Amino acid sequence: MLTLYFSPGASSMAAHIALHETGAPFEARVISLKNKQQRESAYLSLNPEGKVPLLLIDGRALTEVAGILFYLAKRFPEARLMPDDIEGQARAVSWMSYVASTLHPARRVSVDNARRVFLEADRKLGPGGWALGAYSVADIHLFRLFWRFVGYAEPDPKDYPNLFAHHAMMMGRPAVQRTIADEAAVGYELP
Ligand SMILES: N[C@@H](CCC(=O)N[C@@H](CS)C(=O)NCC(=O)O)C(=O)O
Repeated sequence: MLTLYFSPGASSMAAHIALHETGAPFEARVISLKNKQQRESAYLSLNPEGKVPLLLIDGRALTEVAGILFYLAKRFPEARLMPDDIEGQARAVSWMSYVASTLHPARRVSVDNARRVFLEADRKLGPGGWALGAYSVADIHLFRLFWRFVGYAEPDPKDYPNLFAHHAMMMGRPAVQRTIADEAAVGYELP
């Protein structure tokens, strides 16, 4: 049994997309960051860090977007969310580490810093589509951060051609459309 704790539009969106990609049944539980539900003792007993996402696997807690995406890709290989070869898998982990450690904290410095960091990400992605050549969990993680960046920084598409092309490809995926519909129905509380 899989249970996802999520907050609409937050980092948990990546795990939510990946779950829809797998087609596996799961229960979704909303955590309101605005109402500080992530700080309630019941939630802290599951995730002492007080953050989303959290995935319960038969009651066992798994945190961190990258760890959850890796788990889902390996548990549901038929979803084709991870390359088969060891170098490809290492590249997926490399991209997810970059997204978590460089893209995610960029806005904490300033929006201008985020603009600069996403320019680098645009160059790193390059033209032609998916981060690893074929669709993977790396694209899901990258998309969620760029989707959020588009929302708060309103960047000029001319400045980020590769990331906007990637965004358009992601928005065409049924799993992404379903996640956005599900999360929008709950309601965004994004800062
Ligand atoms: N490194 C974590 C970051 C997760 C994270 O920062 N989640 C934010 C929402 S985007 C959160 O839950 N914040 C609540 C809080 O800090 O109180 C991951 O990749 O999963």
